[in-house]
Amino acid sequence: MITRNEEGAVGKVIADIHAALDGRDAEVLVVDSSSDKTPGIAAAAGARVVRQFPPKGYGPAMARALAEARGDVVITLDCDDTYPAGFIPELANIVLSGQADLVNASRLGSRPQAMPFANYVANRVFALTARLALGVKTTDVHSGMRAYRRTLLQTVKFDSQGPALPVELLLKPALAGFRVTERFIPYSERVGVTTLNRWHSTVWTFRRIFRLVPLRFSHRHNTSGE
Ligand SMILES: Nc1nc2c(ncn2[C@@H]2O[C@H](COP(=O)(O)OP(=O)(O)OP(=O)(O)O)[C@@H](O)[C@H]2O)c(=O)[nH]1
Ligand SMILES: [Mg+2]
Repeated sequence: MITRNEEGAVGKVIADIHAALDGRDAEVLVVDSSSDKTPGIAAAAGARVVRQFPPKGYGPAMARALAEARGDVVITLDCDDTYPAGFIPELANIVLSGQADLVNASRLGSRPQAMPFANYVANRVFALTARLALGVKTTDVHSGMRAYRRTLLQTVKFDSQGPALPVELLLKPALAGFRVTERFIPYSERVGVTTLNRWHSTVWTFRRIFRLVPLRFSHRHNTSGE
């Protein structure tokens, strides 16, 4: 996870993760850029906390988290109590059992009550654009909850500067030939304050989708296998 001022949620989220892990061999990693009590709470709850301060934004924090992660499978989720930690074992097992290299936990099986209507419509449009422009079948390009095979993260190069990095983290591996699948998850009301800048995020979402169009036709497929 990456955190910026999530002191109201971080303790519960980490407790939920530990409950879901139920003793499995896993590390909870937090890349933190907070000026509140988040890092102390995270460390006390048993997470490995890596500080990135002053804050550099979502992209650089997520890039750091993906680079620091040490497991065979890397699960991301927001630390605002919107994503269901209970799904972690199921998502991890899909990767560990070799069924897929990336699992996207989609919030858009139906309209989530916790998602503002404008965001819901935008997310539908983004997913449709990705499908039409890139041929990638997805319902949610912005989900913060994913399971990645770590070798995939080591192979695919991502541009962590600028908003909407999750879009590229999903679509670029799919175009590179990695096996991407989706599972629907419930999505809950946020605890604490959002960092989302809607306008920037929208512009960057389209930019990140359309600049991948050449990859669609370049036939550079992943041959590294597992
Ligand atoms: N380390 C770090 N974490 C960040 C930064 N910006 C956002 N985050 C974290 O990234 C995650 C996603 O950010 P959110 O504010 O939830 O963004 P969002 O999910 O697009 O917006 P909401 O729909 O309002 O939840 C949260 O856990 C934030 O605390 C940053 O600059 N540094
Ligand atoms: Mg969030």
